[in-house]
Amino acid sequence: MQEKIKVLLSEVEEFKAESKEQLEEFRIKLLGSKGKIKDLFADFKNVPNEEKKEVGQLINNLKVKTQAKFDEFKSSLAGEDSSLALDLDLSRTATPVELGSRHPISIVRNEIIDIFSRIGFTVSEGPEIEDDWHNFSALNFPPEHPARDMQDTFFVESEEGDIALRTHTSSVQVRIMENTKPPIRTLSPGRVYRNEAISARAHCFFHQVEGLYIAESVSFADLKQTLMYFAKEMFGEETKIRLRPSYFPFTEPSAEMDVSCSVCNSKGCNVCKYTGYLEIMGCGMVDPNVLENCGINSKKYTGFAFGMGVERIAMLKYKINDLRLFSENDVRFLEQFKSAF
Ligand code: 2U9
Repeated sequence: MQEKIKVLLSEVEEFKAESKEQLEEFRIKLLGSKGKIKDLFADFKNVPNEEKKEVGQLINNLKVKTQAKFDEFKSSLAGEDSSLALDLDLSRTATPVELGSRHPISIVRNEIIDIFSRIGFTVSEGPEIEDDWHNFSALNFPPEHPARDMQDTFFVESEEGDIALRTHTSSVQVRIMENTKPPIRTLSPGRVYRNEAISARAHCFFHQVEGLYIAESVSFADLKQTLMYFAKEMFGEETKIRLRPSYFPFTEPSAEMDVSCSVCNSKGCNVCKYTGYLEIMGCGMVDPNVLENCGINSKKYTGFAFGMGVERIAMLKYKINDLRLFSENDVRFLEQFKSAF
């Protein structure tokens, strides 16, 4: 029996609990109602009288040490428990996940697409790296047009001739016209690139939405009505539009469209530079040369086209005065659009 007690004692002395479960196992095995120490007390009656004193002391010593060991680990594990318990208040409201926000360019682009899709425009996309034909020649840019100049366009080194980053999304619409029989009614939103020094008013890339409608007997009146619908949807029912003659290689006649300044109600302010109007896009009737370049019979079909810079619309809508804010990804700027869409 003395031997058995010694073995148990060294087991107790060496014991280390790494978890509450291990400690509970230890307690049941030694201190439990059917545990080893209870067994020893039960066997104690069989110990010869002359050994009873010594064996009694050994069992008591074992019991005290076992209880002390149990108490030691109970408090250290409970200590862990209580700090855990602090972090694990299951009744607490969950920490809200911070939702991101759409970029203002995406918000405005989606709004433009939404407005035109309500009158039947689809969305077309195409490559940002373009050949000379789709970006310039098909669009009636003469070979010596200044827009082709290195100073205006980013050319890509290539063995396949003149390859460049597209300077407008009209190139997408050339591709559509080459592959689709009219009627065509489509928008081409996307990023475009121009070789400009970066400042508050210019950037080497920006975003456009261009529109194209080609069918039989499309007129300038259709263009005007479509753009008036857009202006009122985008800037409010009371918005007025103004078309001024302009020139683009790909449209004839061409115009620039202004909308009445909503900041001053056309009375004149520093936003509209005291003109009462804000320029928002260019437009015109598609030049017959462009139609023919893309395999469309210009005797049978006519069409209108328009193009706008998304940054420009976003700057007017949100009163932003520096183009660079759109591409710097400053969270203090971006998080202001949380409730926008
Ligand atoms: C095809 C034929 C004609 C698209 C057009 C404009 C006028 C225009 C500018 C507005 C501000 C570009 O972003 S901006 O710098 N765009 O003024 N764009 S007409 O004309 C087309 C398009 C496709 C096949």
